[in-house]
Amino acid sequence: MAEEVKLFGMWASPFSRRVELALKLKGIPYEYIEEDLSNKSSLLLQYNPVHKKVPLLVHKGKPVAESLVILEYIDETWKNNPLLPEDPYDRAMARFWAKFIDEKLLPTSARIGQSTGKEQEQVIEEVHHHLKTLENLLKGKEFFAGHSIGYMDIAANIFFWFYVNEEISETKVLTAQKYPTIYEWIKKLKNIDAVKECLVEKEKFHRFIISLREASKSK
Ligand SMILES: N[C@@H](CCC(=O)N[C@@H](CS)C(=O)NCC(=O)O)C(=O)O
Repeated sequence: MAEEVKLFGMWASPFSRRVELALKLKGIPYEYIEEDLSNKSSLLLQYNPVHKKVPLLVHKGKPVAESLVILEYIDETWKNNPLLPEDPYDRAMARFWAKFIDEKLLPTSARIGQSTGKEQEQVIEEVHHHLKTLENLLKGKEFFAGHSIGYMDIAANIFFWFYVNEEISETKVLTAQKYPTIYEWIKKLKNIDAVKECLVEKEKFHRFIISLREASKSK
């Protein structure tokens, strides 16, 4: 392989899928290495000693970690089909909202399953607040990036996991009634070939979530 691109990932990881999607949108050939996160490979630990997490991109022997950093690296290295907008202000905004997803929406959503009763109600309220912000941001647009899929849309792929997970959750947060624009966006994304190739199999994902829940109960 001329470019020697390797991606260490895990099938159920939305962060890994972000990177796969970017590589596919740009048509970059790569070798995919599936990690067993309960028994991480010595290569992953050697290449990503700080976080010890997937995804990890290795390009010509050099490792790059953290999905959003990897997306920027890919965009700067392979210039075709740009992911980030050209205008510096628009670029800053795309980065701002991707950070919002990782630093606000994701940590708050993760707390839904870790809480009960009144506390859980409050957490759900907070998640709705963040989702409404994103619903409003997307209103009137085809994609977060504008007319075609871009960096922010790739970062927001987390919604797929959210809504597949919801089918088997007691708490229904991301519903089509409350978030019609986000649902329309999901439909549009699912028509893109590169996205189709990155979608996880629903039943397999459900089984995975159930096994995670059971493992956390028995701790
Ligand atoms: N901020 C990281 C998050 C990556 C992440 O949380 N990866 C998880 C899989 S979804 C992982 O590798 N977990 C293994 C561990 O925490 O030991 C990114 O954007 O790449």
